[in-house]
Amino acid sequence: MLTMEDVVREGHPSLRQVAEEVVLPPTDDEISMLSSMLEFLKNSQDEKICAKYNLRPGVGIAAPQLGIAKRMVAVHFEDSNGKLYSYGLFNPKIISHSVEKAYLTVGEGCLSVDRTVEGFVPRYARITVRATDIEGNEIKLRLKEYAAIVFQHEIDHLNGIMFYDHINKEDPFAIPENSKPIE
Ligand code: K3U
Ligand code: NI
Repeated sequence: MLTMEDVVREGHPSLRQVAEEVVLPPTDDEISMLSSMLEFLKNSQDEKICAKYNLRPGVGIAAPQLGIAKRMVAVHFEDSNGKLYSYGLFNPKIISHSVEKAYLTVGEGCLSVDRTVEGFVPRYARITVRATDIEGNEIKLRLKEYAAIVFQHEIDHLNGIMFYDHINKEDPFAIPENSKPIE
């Protein structure tokens, strides 16, 4: 199983690289790694397992955070309506997005960043993502608000982008233009 020891931190080159597309169909090793990434998220959200293995809770993780420069992402969370988003995805791609932006009022964190970075992170309020799921099906996801933010955070990792790259340097809490706050 994956633990925090496997998660690379700021300064590791894989966090700043553009990851390679996974050649489809994925290999058994790639499927197994993606499955471990999803298991890591589930474990990290389980109070007992989290305490036993000293995990930091996470709602998403991308392969570059494990030092693997491949376009693979796992997410596991519920939105405010209780809808579950639990996916292991190969080659996720934002194929369209809103003009409107959104930002989390509490800011963002990252399993690869062992410090608090304060400020609003402007994201698209709505996105459509195309990807191949862990079973090999091509899927299209229409996402909004919190779900859209989580997916953008993870897809950014595939492009070597950290959440704080988006924060306004002069005024971290400046309200992004044409944006809505997400509590
Ligand atoms: O946002 C986090 C959370 C954890 C448990 C319950 C509720 C929220 C923890 S930080 C997190 O999950 C990052 C994970 C990362 F860095 F590995 F990708 C993803 C994230 C996405 C969007 C906003 C904030 C954090
Ligand atoms: Ni992150």
